[in-house]
Amino acid sequence: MTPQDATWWKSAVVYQIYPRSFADSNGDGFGDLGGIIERLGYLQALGVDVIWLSPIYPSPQADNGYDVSDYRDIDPLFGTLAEFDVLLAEIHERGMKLVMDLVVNHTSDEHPWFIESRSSRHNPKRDWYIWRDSRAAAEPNNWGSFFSGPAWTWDQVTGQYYLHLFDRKQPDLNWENPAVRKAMQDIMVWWLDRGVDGFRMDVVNFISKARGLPDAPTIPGHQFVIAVDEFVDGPHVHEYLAETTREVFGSRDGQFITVGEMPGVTPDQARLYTDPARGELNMVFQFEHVSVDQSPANKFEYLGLDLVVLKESLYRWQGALADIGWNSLYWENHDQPRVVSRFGDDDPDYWAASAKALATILHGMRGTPFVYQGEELGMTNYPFSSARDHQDLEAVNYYTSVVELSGDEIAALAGLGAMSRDNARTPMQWGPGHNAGFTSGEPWMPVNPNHTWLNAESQFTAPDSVFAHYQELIRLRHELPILVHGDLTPLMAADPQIWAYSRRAPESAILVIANCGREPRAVDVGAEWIGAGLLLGNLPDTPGALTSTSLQLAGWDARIYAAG
Ligand code: ISL
Repeated sequence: MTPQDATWWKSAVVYQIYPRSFADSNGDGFGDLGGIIERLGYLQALGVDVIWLSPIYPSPQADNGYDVSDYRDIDPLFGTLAEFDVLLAEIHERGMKLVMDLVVNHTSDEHPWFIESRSSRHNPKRDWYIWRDSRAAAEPNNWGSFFSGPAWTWDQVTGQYYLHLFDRKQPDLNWENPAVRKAMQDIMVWWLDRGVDGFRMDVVNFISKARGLPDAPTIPGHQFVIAVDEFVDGPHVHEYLAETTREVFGSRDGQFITVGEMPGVTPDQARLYTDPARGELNMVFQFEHVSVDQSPANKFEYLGLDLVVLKESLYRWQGALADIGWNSLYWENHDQPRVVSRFGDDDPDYWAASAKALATILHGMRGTPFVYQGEELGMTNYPFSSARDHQDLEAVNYYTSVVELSGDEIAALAGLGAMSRDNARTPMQWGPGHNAGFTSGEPWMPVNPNHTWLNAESQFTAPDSVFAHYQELIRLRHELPILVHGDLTPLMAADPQIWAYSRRAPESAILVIANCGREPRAVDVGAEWIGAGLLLGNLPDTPGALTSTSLQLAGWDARIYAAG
C-alpha cells in the first residue's frame, strides 16, 4: 500500500443508510437489504465512495438495532447473510466500499453474553458487564441514562444493579475485561474476513469508565445526571482502541476506514484519537456543532441558532485537526433533525437554496464529508402534531417524563418537534406516489406529506436540484485536491449572516462564501479574488467570474470560486 492509498478516505465521501427507513423490497413496511440493492445505482449516480449501514444485526429493536443480540448475523427484518453477501459484492462491483456500524459499548440484554451474565453472580460472564451493589438501598451512583431515568437497573435474581448508559435493554460491556475486548476484536475480524471495508464504532469513547464509578457533580432539581466527565474519554480508552486496531488490522492489507462516534469528545482528545502515529482511528464524529442550538442540560430545549457560534465551533475543529488528525464533516445522521429545517430555511421559497448553501459550506471544508440519506434531496423535519407520531424510545421516554413532572404537553411536543431523532427516520422519499415509493405496505414511520413535491424522482435528472448540487460538490471533492488538503482560513467570522472561508494550497486558492439568510447582502471580499472563476453556485444566473471586490449576494446565495 502506498502512503497515498493509506489515506484514500481523506478524499472520500460517505453516505449513511438507516436501513429500516431507506427502501422496502418485500412490502412489510420496513426497509431492507433487498431495497438497498435496488437503489445502488442511485448512490453510484450521486458519486459517493463509501456506504455506512446503521446496524442490521439481529436485535430486539428496542433502539432500532443499536441493541445487538448477535453480532454475526443479519436481523430477519432486513434479510439474510446470503443477501448481505450479494449487497457487498454489488457495492464492490460498483467501485464503492461498505462500512458496518459496530455497537461496542453495550449489547442487547437479550444477547447470550448478558443472559449468561445475569444468570448468577458466579457465571464466567458476570464480569463481562458492569454490576454493582446498591448503595443505601438505591442506585450505586447518580448516573443518569441518555434515555431518561437512572443508568442502573436492579436485577432481582442476583440482587445487584447493572449499568446502562442508554436504555435498560442496552447493558454496558466491561471493556476492562480482556475477554470482552478479544470478543469484540474477533467480531471485527469476522466481518473483515467477509469483505467489509471498515467500521463506524458507536459511542466508542464511552468504553472506559472512571475508576470506582464516582458520582457526577449534582445538578439542582435532577436526581440523576448524564455523567459525561465520568465516562467520556475515560482512563483506558486510548489503550483499548490502539490494541483493537493493532489486533484487528495489524496484519491485514487493504483500504479500510475506521470512524469513532464520540459524543462529548474535545478537540484535544480527537487529535489523539486520530493521530496516525498512535494507530487508533481514522476520524471521529464530534457533536459540538450539532449541540449549539440545544440547552446543555436538555437537548429538547431549543435555544435558536446563533450563526456566529456555529461557525466558531466548526472553525475550532478545523483548526484543532489541521496538522495532526482528521475531521469528519456532517450536518445530519439518524439522531439529528434535518439540517434544512434546523440551520436552513424550509419555507418553500428558500428551501432549495438553503439546502444547497448548507451543503456548500460543509463540503468546502477540510475533512471527510458524510451525507445522510435524504439530505441530498433536502428532506425536511416531519410536521409532528401529537405524541402518537413519535416512535423513538428517547422521544417517548422524554415525553412521558416531562408530562409526569410538569404536565406541560405542549412544551414537550415543541421540543420533540424541533429535536426528535424521529425527524431523520421518516421514510426516504423516492417518488411522489403512494408512500413515496418507500414501501408497498404500511410504512413503520409516517411518510412526510411533502413527498409529493420533494422526492428523488423529480430531482434525479433535474440540473438545478438539491441532488444535482450534491453531485457537483462530490465531483469537486474528487477532482480538486485543494478541497481535500488545502488549509482553511475563516473570513468575516463575526458576521452573523455571512459564512465565508478560503482554502489554500501552494499554487491555488478557493473562496467559499454563503449568505445564510433571506436578506440580500453586499460583501467586500478583497482584491485578491478579482478574476476568480465560479466553480459552483446555487442560484440561476450567478456571474461566472469576480470582476469587483464587492459581491452582491441574494438570500441563501452560496458560491465557490477558484483564484487564478
Ligand atoms: O441522540 C442522542 C441522545 O440524546 C445522542 O446523544 C446519541 O444517543 C448519541 O449520539 C449516541 O448515539 C449512538 O448510540 C446510541 C444510539 O441510540 C444512537 O442511535 C447511536 O447513533 C446508543 O447505541
